[in-house]
Amino acid sequence: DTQNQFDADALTLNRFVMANTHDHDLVILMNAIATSCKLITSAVQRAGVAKLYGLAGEVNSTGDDQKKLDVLSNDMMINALVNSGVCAVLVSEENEEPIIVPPGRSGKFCVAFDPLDGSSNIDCNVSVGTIFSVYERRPGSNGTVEDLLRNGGSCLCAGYVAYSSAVEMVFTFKGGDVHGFCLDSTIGEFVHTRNKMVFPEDGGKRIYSANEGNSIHWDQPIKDAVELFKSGEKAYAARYVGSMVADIHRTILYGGIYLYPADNKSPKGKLRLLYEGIPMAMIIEQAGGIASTGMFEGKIQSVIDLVPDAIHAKCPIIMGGKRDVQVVYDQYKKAGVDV
Ligand code: P6P
Repeated sequence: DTQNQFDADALTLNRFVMANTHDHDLVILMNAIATSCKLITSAVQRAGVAKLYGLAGEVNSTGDDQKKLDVLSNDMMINALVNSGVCAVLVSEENEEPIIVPPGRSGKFCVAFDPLDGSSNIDCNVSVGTIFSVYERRPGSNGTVEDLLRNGGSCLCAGYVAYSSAVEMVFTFKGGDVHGFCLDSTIGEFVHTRNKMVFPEDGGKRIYSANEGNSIHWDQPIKDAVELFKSGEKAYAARYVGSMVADIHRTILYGGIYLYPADNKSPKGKLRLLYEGIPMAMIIEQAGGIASTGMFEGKIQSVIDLVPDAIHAKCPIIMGGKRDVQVVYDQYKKAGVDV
């Protein structure tokens, strides 16, 4: 038959990481992350049957009501990473404090993650995701939270998993290309399916993605940019899932811009730097896009350059292709802001 159902030489995640890094510990780490994401896939897809919808009765570091799936996904991620033997420090959106791995099982990596990002959508079966960033212990460090309180320039690897009609993992190594892997449930492996993801050359589809419910709180240049998206000779489409992984994945593949700006209600924005801002910024920029904060603490900054002052530090996010981020920059320039 024309469609080759079986690839005798499937490029699995492990093979890809080994071939591109020759770092056995990184192979073990990515395998541990992949294993926990397979477990999360199973939990998310069986949530209705296994009665996993609803609240767990706790509140997390963001003040969100924790869902049963938040707690389960977090436990699976922590157990996989602690027992991988290659991690020293873990930071999770679901844990107020960092997790220091006991010396007997400690290793060189420090991982920050949101195990189930967008989980407020889970009970109505809208896509959710896992987001992670990987740092290495600083020379001489046995693994402390300071190893993670560094800007995105020190981030070794960043990735996300989209739990949707398909389960896709996207990640990039520092300075490398962005690659996509689909979970082939018949063999339980993430298999390489997207080689070198890049923004469409011409900026791609005209799509803007923001929670306009906040728009009265935005600063004027952001309001002006979004109005321009709406009123240009080719009006943009509005697409907002409310799950960052879904919105960012679509933005890279189709084009457009995702905005969660600072505003007078939330001067540091809403999204978290270590496990949303930095990993997504690294992926977006290495796919040829721009990851800006917009106006943040008095100037326009690059998300990658921000140094987290705490593990749950927040940052504003304006991420997308050059064509559309430039529209935002132009509004700041008109307002006399150095860009
Ligand atoms: P809002 C989910 O809670 C999240 O962290 C991102 O996944 C998502 O893009 C954003 O917050 C949604 O926030 O305020 O629009 O509900």
